[in-house]
Amino acid sequence: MATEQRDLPNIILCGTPGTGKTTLAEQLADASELEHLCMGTIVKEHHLHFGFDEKWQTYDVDEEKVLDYLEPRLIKGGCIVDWHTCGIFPEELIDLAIVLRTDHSKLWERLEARGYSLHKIQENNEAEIMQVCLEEVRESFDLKMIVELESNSTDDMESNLTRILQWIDAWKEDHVN
Ligand code: DAT
Repeated sequence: MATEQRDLPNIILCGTPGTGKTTLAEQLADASELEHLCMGTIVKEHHLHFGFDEKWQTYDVDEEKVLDYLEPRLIKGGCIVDWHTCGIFPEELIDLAIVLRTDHSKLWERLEARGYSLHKIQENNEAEIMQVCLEEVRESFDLKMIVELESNSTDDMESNLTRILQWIDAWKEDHVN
């Protein structure tokens, strides 16, 4: 599973819900040859879960099924994996791990606009303040592969897009003959 076998890199786009993963992943997929894998949707559509957890208002993910789904795609390369968690991905299949960060007052507004319950807004806001996603990424990947990006404004969105596209071009130059 060496990196040389892939013509395109695999990117993990991680962050608390509402930080802008899906928006950025869609823009990246439009502007590159990489494919956006929106794990929230995929888990639902492909039944990669044990059922819906009413208390937490979220799917109880079956990690084994998620890995079975993802591994062949990651081996091929060219995936932008958009998910709020990253602990289950084999490090050798990932080339870059991005963590989006959003100021907690902005995040609160975005989650409120999404219609989340107060409980869910508070829980996610706390997770963002406590850097839960960032810590998980730091525990899962080599620090050299991790980039933390601010996602507070549309300016941030544009500069993040440009920066990641430049990184993809550089990766291709380094890895494809
Ligand atoms: P996520 O996929 O992390 O849950 P999203 O992409 O659905 O987040 O974005 C949540 C909302 O915030 C959506 O209305 C778009 C908006 N948004 C995303 N990134 C932003 C940014 N950098 N600046 C302002 N708004 C942003």
